[in-house]
Amino acid sequence: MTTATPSAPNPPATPTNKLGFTKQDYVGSKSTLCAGCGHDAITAQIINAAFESNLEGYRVTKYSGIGCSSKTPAYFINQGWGFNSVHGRMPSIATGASLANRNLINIGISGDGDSMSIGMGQFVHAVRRNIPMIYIIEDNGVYGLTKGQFSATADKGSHLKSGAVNDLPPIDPCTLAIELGCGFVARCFSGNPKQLNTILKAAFAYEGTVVLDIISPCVTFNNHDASTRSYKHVKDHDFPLHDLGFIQYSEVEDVEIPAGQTEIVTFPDGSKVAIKATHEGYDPTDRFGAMKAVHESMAKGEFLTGLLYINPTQPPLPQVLNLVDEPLNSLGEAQLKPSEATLNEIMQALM
Ligand SMILES: Cc1ncc(C[n+]2csc(CCOP(=O)(O)OP(=O)(O)O)c2C)c(N)n1
Ligand code: SF4
Repeated sequence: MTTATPSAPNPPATPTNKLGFTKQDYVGSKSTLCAGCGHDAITAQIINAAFESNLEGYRVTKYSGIGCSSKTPAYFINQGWGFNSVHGRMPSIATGASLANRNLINIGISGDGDSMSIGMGQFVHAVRRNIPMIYIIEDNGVYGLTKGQFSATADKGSHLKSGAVNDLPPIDPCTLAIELGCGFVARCFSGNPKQLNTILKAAFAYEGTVVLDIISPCVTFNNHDASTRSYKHVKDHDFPLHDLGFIQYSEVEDVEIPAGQTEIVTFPDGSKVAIKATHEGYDPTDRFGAMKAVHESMAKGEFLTGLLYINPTQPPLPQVLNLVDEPLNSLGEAQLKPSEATLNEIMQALM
């Protein structure tokens, strides 16, 4: 007599997004950063947000400079393209590539050292030009890769592990970006994954430069009691500005936005950011008000986090330059070569 063996239940199917990709499809190589580094928490949210936003990985281009932070593009979206540039020069590479091909989804990853010291000139011009890119600064207040010297975002009076005190005032990437005309400026904390995830999803839908300053503690060199960038200090001084929701253009019909004190900002593609203010009187569409509030909170030693400023009407550089939609390297002779009549017209104008 044979006994029937009960068949094992089917394992639950791995969730896929609208494109049929699993989250694993958005992962990259294994991280070589120190265990607990804030930068790895940011990578994890980039993977989650890209999966949830149904990004086509082969359209993603990842740019970086030099630093622990600049190593991280290797750890997400293996299907994407990558360019690990010279220290501080990532924006030039991103500017060229984003103009040559308007179909790319551009993600730049930099450090506070990479952007606010050696790369400052590059940073300000990329922002001023409004190139289509999410510009992430993984901000730990030190040069992690070169063993923890103060960076230009370190707070005045902050201590190194060795006891050295920072005598210089910090440069704030967010108020600087607002001053330069950036239309999407946010600050997050790597220890607040929910807020970071929502802001990243909104950033993927934005057309111009997004400046995202993410406080990302360096556990090896800047996580001690006298640091203003330690996990504990940032957690104790983090003031989230609002409850945020993001609704992608493809889901707008299906999602009901609760009425009440929720401000809605609509992007040109129809996607919506729902902002429910928790910090009294803060309006992220008021440029000067935002700068004032951020300056005031910094003076008190607080970190205001969330969407600091939003203006989705700013035209990105390819639009300002009236560039064709087609990638420039695929334009044929017929589109590139002026006709005889046009050349004659030019010659006549010069006579
Ligand atoms: C032209 C040049 N100058 C200096 C260096 C040395 N260097 C490498 S990374 C780095 C700073 C990294 O700090 P940050 O951008 O804040 O990144 P983190 O390592 O903290 O993530 C410096 C000064 C270099 N690689 N190239
Ligand atoms: S040195 Fe600091 S920034 Fe670099 S990987 Fe380690 S914890 Fe991260």
